[in-house]
Amino acid sequence: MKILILMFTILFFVAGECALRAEENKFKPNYEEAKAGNLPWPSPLMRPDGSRIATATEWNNRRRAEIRKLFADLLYGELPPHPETIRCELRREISNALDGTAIRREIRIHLIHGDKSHFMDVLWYLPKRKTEPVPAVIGLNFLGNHTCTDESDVFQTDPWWGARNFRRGAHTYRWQIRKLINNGFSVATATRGDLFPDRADGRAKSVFRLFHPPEALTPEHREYTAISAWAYGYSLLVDLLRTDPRIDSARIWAHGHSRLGKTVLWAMANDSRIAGGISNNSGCCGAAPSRRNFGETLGRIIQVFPWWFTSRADAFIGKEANLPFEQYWLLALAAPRPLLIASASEDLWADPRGEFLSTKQAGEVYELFGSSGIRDQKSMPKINHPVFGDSLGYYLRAGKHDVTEQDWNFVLAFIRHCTRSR
Ligand code: GTR
Repeated sequence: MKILILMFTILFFVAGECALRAEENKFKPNYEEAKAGNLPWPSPLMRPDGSRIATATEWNNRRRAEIRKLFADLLYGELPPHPETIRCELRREISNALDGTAIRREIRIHLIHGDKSHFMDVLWYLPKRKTEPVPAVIGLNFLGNHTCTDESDVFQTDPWWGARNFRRGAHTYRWQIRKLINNGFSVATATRGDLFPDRADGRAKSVFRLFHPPEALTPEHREYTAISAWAYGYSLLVDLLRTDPRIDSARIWAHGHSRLGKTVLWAMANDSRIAGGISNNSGCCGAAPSRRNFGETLGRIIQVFPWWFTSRADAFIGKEANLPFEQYWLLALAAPRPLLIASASEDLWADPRGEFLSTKQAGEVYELFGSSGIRDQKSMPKINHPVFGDSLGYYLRAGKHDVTEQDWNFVLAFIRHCTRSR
């Protein structure tokens, strides 16, 4: 009897181990180019009925909306609607911020719908020297507004609703606000957690709670996603900046890193007022093609971050070839607006080569608008050698998954380049 129990225990253990290994292998990242797969590159210009979009007008009138809807249905969900009332509360204005070079505003945007309200806190800098309307960079941040600046008296915002408070100024290097101000840009940021705390149970505290009862906001209700809530945050920033005549509303650039790099692409697809975008190290479900098996995969990202995506995406795990789109179709939804895709050489998880290939492929749609992409760039660009077409750009920065001062140098060069080529 004892032997039988022992045998069963061993068998049980071995079976458990095998299942675990199989599970691990399923999500084990591939980093060998030879095993990345030989992709088909479906064209966003081909419609399901076999007809081909041939002009920018056809793209704008028919194809663009079809593709946006596919991404909404199968991957990111829809953005929340606008609430009945939006009210801006100026909590503080400092007229000599950043050593007298900028005006600093801290604004709480109240969203009111029925008897519910929600808010997003904005940290907003405007350069002081300029008399003519200025361009702006907007972006959500990861760790709180107070982490984006070296000014120590900025209101603290909490990215996860009470979970953790991050060190003041910790991400100053990622934002380079002084550099942007000195280059004549206004900068506005808010924290992702104000729209959707980045956790499985974050939905209940997200902006979606304005429109749905708590029982429709459990982790299972994946139609309301974090990426769509964050994308809506970008639109709120645009709304706010457009209220000030000192901002050139035709030059509002959206920036986002990593999960927010994915978000920027989705925000641009939904909000045509965003004049240009920078998607930094966006990787899987951002700029990297899903059909390529390199670094992070659809299966792994959905398993770890299910609240970012609709449950309809699950059907494509391991069956990426069945997706009725590729990620460069999302890039193409930004056309003809300038778009810069940024990779980092050590960020293999995000698949830099895939991000480059996507940027190239998106050029097919930009060309409809008479704007050159980077399709004649045959090989992977060298590290720290940006490649800019008229309105599409790509670069591979040396180093890790991050946003650095060097990134901003490339971003500013791209913006100057696009401004000149218009
Ligand atoms: C990772 C995730 C990436 C990227 C990153 C980030 O864990 O796998 O897709 O979004 O987080 O946002 O920092």
